[in-house]
Amino acid sequence: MRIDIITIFPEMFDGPFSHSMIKRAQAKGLAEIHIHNLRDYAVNKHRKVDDYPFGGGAGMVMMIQPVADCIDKLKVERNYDEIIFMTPDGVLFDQPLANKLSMVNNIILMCGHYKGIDERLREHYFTSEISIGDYVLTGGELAAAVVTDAVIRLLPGVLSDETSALSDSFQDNLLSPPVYTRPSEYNSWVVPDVLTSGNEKEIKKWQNEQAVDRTRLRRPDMLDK
Ligand code: 6GU
Repeated sequence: MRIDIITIFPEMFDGPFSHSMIKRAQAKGLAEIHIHNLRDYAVNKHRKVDDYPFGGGAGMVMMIQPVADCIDKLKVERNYDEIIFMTPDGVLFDQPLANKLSMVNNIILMCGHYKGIDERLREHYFTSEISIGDYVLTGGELAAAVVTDAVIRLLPGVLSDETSALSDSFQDNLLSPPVYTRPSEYNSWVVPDVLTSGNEKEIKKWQNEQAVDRTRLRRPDMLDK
């Protein structure tokens, strides 16, 4: 799978993809992440990519041309399954959406900024729009990094069998049960007996009960789904 990210802050992506699973996914050739500096497609030598809004109002608006030129260039090179605008008024990102995106070949993530982006891009260029939650970030970059991480870790071969995404919280609409490791006693805090009993069947049953209890307590909304 290939993910192309368009941004005015390419340096913001130096960190998130250079470690752990996402680094390994790229090293193994399972995922390619390409960062594009929108200013390379700017309209003038001042590298301008935004302008004042028609009709007035606070804040700048991202212009059509740099974004269109960048996307057009990428589209000549390959077909894109999704061209996504990252914006707080997009569709809420969740596990089912991550699953869906992990099954396609090529995705563009465009990071929004300023007051917004020329509406004509939203009408004619993007196939969908994604928000990662009901709060406002300074730009779409961190959101694009979140989406990229959530999608790439689902690709076959990225996670090992033990850490398989199938047992994730949310994958079956349940939160994960609590986990413990050695020592079995610390400061008189003991690990639940069942986990050290060796009884596989009882352990599975306990874990499922814990997952249901935890979900009912913390995220009752998930049980309605
Ligand atoms: Cl995608 N962008 C911004 N700027 N803020 C957000 C967001 C995206 N998702 C949640 N908040």
